[in-house]
Amino acid sequence: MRIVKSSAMEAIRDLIEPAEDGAQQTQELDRTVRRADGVIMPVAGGANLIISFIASSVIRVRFAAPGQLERDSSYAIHRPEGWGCPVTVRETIDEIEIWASPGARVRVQKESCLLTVFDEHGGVVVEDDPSHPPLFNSMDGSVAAAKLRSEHEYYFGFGEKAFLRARNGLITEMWNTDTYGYPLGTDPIYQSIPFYMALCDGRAYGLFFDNTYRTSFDMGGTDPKRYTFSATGGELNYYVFTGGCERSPRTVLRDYTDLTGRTPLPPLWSLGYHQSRWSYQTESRVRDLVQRFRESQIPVDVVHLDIDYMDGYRVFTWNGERFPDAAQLSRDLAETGIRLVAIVDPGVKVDENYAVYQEGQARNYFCRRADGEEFRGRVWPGECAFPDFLDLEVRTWFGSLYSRHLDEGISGFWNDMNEPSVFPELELDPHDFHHPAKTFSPDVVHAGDGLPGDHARYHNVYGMQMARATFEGVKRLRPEDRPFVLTRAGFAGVQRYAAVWTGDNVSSWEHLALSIPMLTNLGVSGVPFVGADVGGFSGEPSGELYTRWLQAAALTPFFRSHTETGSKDQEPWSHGTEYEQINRATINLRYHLLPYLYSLFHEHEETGAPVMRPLWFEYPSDQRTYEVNDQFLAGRNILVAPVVSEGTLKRGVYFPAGDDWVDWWTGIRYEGNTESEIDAPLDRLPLFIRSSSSVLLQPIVQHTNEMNKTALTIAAVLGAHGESSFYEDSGNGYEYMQGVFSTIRVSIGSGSLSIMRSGAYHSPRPINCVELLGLNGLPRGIRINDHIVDSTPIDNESPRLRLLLPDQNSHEISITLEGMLHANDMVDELLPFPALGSG
Ligand code: MIG
Repeated sequence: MRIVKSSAMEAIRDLIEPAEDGAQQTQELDRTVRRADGVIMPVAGGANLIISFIASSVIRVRFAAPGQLERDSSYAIHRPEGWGCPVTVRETIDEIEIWASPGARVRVQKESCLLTVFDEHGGVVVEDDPSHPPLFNSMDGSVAAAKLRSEHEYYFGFGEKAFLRARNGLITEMWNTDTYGYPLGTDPIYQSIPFYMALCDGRAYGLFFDNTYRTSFDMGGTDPKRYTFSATGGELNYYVFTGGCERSPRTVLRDYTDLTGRTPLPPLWSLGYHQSRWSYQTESRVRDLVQRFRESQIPVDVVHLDIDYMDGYRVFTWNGERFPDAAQLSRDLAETGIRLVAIVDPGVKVDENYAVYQEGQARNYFCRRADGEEFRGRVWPGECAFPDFLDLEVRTWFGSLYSRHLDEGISGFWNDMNEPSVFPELELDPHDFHHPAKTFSPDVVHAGDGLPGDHARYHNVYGMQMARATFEGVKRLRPEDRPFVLTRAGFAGVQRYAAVWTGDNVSSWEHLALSIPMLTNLGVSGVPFVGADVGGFSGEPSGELYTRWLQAAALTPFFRSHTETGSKDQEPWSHGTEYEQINRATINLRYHLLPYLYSLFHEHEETGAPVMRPLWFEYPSDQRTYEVNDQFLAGRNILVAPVVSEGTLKRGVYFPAGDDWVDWWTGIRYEGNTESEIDAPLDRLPLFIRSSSSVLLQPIVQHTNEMNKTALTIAAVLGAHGESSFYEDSGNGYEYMQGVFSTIRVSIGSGSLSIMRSGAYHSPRPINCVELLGLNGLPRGIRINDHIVDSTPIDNESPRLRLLLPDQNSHEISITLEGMLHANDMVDELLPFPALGSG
């Protein structure tokens, strides 16, 4: 998003000033009023329409019924500095046109208030449906808008949704719901992100409906010629992201995340493997678990403590019998490179002898009903009160409670049940997911940080504000560290505070398959740090299912095994030694590629691009990618095609048009725009590297603390021409924001590769090796900087040419391959790359 600061902008004050009660006073308008960034128009019946340009490619439409215009505030939006973009306005008797130059354009028909948005080339992006003008229902307060659609238009995003395919033709709702064991198609589930991205003939745009009430989207489900979005209350307040000059998904997501924020670089350790279950019941169980990992040389960084560590489920306490000395435990674990993440739920046990309850009650921090009574609901601790996270003072208080756990050495926090979820007081069919008795009573009132409102208004942001309390509290208490917070519920913007997991999934092949589109769609909804419980939460996976799931998840951003209470063990060794070996290799693969994955998180913070991407994100003009739901891209350079069905040893892989791809294991090259059958024996995750690109690797380590003791490797596929760049820093803290990071740039040509390392971070890690994949012959000669490599160091074990670099600390390395010999036969004879970690 381009944000233009102009003094003219500052000179023209908003006509709308907040009044004391939070409502806004609008001057009676009898004509259109210009602002530097848009217009305010009076509309029949006293309503107001405000159109403003947030940036040259981002248009905000704000429609408020008479008297309904409120103080302009949003939990989703993270206001960038210098918000706004100057525009030109032209008004005739019938129409108003507003545009940025260069930039998007809006046309409003004055009489009907119908709106059309154009991109900077004059192409229509969105257009109101004249047969369904914007609606304010004064009887029930609901609002709705309808847009015309092309029947070829695809939609993606909408945050966390249990749908396999694109969202066109779907009707979906936003109402955060605890949906244990949700069957495919259950809607809504835990998170509400009323944002989608559209793709039509390779051109993208996005739309974000910034309304926290229960919202609904009908994306051509009722009538393929139209889509509608509506809410049970609030304003018709939405943003159109026109996708800039290129109309690309990348630009749309950059603009959306400029508006709603990005995930700050997480601590490196949180990208390692996490092991969890409900629950590792005792300290000795945790110690044994960790010992087992270390003895069997399966890497792991994090163990999660589920609810049973607490004293009667009272948050911020310990069960002294099960965990007699948490501080000692975490110290001991730290020695072996393990960190603990503890779950913290919103419900605070009603107990007069419990300090957290006493304090919350004394300070009036718990949610109340309209009649002023403290709201109570039953969850794990029994009867509970619930902090009103929609209030800065309450968030600050709750955030400060983490000091105890931090002092004890707990490294990260996991916020669950924050939809909010309460146990219904009546017997419900377990599949009656959306019964109102499963959450707060509708007469609960929230502070709304100065805009008080009922639960219907704030339900969808409650969980996100809890994650915010956690993130901000932990960050305040440990300003030198990057917090790690995991949340189940969220709203647009949740990515600023937490990683997200997809809740209580099921140990089934169907759920494994579902996890891929769920995570990629979260990614294109601005939430990059996402994962599904490996092996499934509800039920028990077979050895095969667990092994395939671990593979499918190995390159997903958040990588954690987790299962429900009472289920069999769900650890990498739980299904016998044959599976254990494969599972070890899978987790090894994760650690092998960790330097590359870490760079992707940095790329997200810079650009908004997700870590785990649907194919269309990089290949929007290849329409075949729109229907691919069982493959994904890890960044731009790795294509992952996991096996997601039982008994499958081969699978079809689609290679997107425009690039060639090289099989990580066999070195075989595949052309773009083709589909091939690929071998996928049980011990192999099909993985492909984009031609002319590279990835950054390291040897296997048992946890991230060991990384600095090892050297880096670049694995590359030579091709016509391409650049890749990788990011390195200390792995924690905020010095990187002051420029203490470094970059490794790899440029590739058909017979050459050069590496440039630069930046203020002095990495202790040399680059000691370059691996070339997918060569179709052996070079006659190899030159590395000024050295001539005389013996051809081909690795017979794998289809890679491994070049050890002579001067490992050099900041510039250039490699030239001279005259390729034709040695195709030789390449064919090479064995597949063996399971990683074996040598
Ligand atoms: O009512 O803390 O989704 O991951 O293990 C169940 C116990 C509460 C639901 C979470 C799950 C967690 C479980 N929690």
